[in-house]
Amino acid sequence: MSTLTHHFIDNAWVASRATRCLNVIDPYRETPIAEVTAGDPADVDDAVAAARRALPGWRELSSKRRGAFIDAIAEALEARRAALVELSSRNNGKPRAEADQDLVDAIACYRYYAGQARALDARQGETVDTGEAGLVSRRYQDPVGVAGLITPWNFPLVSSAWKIAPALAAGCTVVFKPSEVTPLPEQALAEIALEIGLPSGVFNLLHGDGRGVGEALTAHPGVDKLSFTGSNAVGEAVMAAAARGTRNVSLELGGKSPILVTADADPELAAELVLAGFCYNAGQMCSATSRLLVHESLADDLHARLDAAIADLVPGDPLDDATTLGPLVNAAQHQRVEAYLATAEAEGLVPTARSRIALPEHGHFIAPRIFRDVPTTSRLWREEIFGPVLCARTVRDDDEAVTLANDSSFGLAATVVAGDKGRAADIAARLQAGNVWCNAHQVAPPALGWGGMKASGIGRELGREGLEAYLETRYVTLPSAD
Ligand code: TXE
Repeated sequence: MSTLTHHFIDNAWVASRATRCLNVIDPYRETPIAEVTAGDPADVDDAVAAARRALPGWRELSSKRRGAFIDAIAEALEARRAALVELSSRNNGKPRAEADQDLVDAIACYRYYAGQARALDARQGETVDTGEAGLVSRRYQDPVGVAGLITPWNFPLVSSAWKIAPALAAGCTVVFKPSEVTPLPEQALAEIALEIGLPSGVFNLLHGDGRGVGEALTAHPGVDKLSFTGSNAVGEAVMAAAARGTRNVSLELGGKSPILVTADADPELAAELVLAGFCYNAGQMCSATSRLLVHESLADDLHARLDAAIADLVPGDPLDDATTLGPLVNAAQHQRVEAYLATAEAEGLVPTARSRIALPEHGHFIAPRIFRDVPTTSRLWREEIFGPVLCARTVRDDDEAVTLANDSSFGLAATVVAGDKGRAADIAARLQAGNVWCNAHQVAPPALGWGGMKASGIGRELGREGLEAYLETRYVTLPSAD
């Protein structure tokens, strides 16, 4: 059993001042596999000081050199891929294939921002055509400064890549706090920083929970930029903390995303996309499409297919290649989802008949549940459950589907399944969501921005926007040469 009692600060392993430790568990075996320090606010001071010292050197480095370091991170992750897949799968409980996809996504993200970094210097001083006679205006971009990055447990190494890669590309230095629930795979990033010779203080990793480290990091006046992914409750606290000092903040929060199935949809494709939309990662995805809006003519057929597909899922050891459904990440998450199921029962909602599959005797498993005809006032319809639970309703036409889809406090993602491509595109254009997939599985390639409208967050990660989030823009206007 490993003990993560040390942070990574200024390229050294530094013992936390905290005496409080937390168990890191294997959610399949329900046994502790490591211990991690809860962290201490004084540790945050040290990490922020290191990041501040490193800032001038890192921002002055050519963006090409920064890109080379980011490429080296991708290489080093690739070299550790098999080991990290296993560690991530054990720590988070996700099936091996899903953990492997995480590694693919993380590596692609570092490679993408290595490319973005290389292009950055060439864009400095671009002329902007203003039409002002006798004047010339140029555009420059500078790093925001020290970035405090906080991630959750559902996509280890991926959520962190989405923040660390663009922050480093922009020339920011980093204090990163991974989730205390899944610290094991993220620890590799500190080892990699040492291995590739990243300059001291450019990347610092603090272990711990919100009380030990998170709150202090968000409140620290030496942090210029905060980027947080996680629950809405904590996201709001992060935003309030960022208000002190009027600091830059990006938030990637919850979702209650819809999947719309039109009358002309291919029912087989629809069943495949609906199932993946609420069962991938055992439903623990901000982008889970957990509200199904299906045309009334197709509903019975689709539900029969879904029930059959659920019965075919293989819950089990995440490291067994046959497993297609892993446990939830821990007891707390298990209890949270169980509480929603109790609410469903209290509201008189009954899951469809065949969605109770046999589960292993241990592990934080939840059998996927589908509830039909869920009232739009139900908490299950409106709140993010973060487990394999689908709420369904039938609709009479596309207009009703769009109206119900947009009737949510969230606006992160959506899927449209339609026979006619033009019809899918028309619906997509009317949806309030940052990403809409039409007749396609959920993908988040690094070149596309990711983020949501309404309570799903502020700003975008990935893509050019993901880099801009770590840059400040400066326009300089001066008399033209003649
Ligand atoms: O998230 P938290 P939790 C939702 C999901 C889940 C619920 C709770 O519904 O059931 O949130 O999960 C750090 N200041 N999502 O408790 O608490 C914390 O240490 C600063 C949705 O794991 O938001 C961790 O690193 N930081 C979401 C990170 O914040 C604080 C993904 C996330 O923890 C802090 C995860 C504080 N005061 C959970 N308190 C999504 N939509 O993707 C905690 N943290």
